[in-house]
Amino acid sequence: MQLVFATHNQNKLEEVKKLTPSNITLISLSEIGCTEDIPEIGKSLEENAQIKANYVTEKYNLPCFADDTGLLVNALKGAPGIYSARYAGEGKNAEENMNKLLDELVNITDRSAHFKTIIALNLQGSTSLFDGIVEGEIISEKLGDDGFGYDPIFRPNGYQETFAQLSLATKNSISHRGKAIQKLMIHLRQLSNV
Ligand code: ITT
Repeated sequence: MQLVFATHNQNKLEEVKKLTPSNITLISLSEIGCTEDIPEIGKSLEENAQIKANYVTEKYNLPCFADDTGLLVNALKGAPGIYSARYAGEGKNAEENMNKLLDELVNITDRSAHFKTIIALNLQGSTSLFDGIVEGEIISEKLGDDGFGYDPIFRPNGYQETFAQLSLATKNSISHRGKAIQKLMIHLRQLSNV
């Protein structure tokens, strides 16, 4: 089965490739010639994931899925949330986003936060949603060189390391995206058994 993964984020693509069984071929947006930014104008992760998936299905008439992810910090009432990519501005700059978040949390003791991913799948004329959450905390400095986005300042519960210090295999086994992708793959397996 061929499925387009509607993301311009190469890090997401690499993570998801590692979780995709060999009978599913992931096609990137660049492979179908989609280079434009897909406007994320929804008011929730669910809406934005569907907007991205629908854009590809409607314009290219291809089965596809999209991921929308947010980092929700409890002391900030769920911010940056759906604005995680552009928290510090339109540049989508990870360093600036982390700096802004660390500034917002100076002197705040409740550092608890979670990543949440929603995946929207458009296949055979219907849409299905899958979710994944990982709980953790925002530490007060950046640690680690791997991963992307907010990984250097997010330490998942039960670990001493940030996501940027853990291997991709370990991150994928516990992460928001890893959990959502697992649910997606179970769904696809069930469909192919029908
Ligand atoms: P696409 O919309 O093209 O998929 P994007 O980077 O804009 O790419 P999102 O809209 O889902 O993706 O934005 C979520 C932002 O949250 C993303 O830019 C990162 O800054 C951050 N993020 C998402 N997943 C993450 C992860 O696994 N680890 C760290 N930060 C993450």
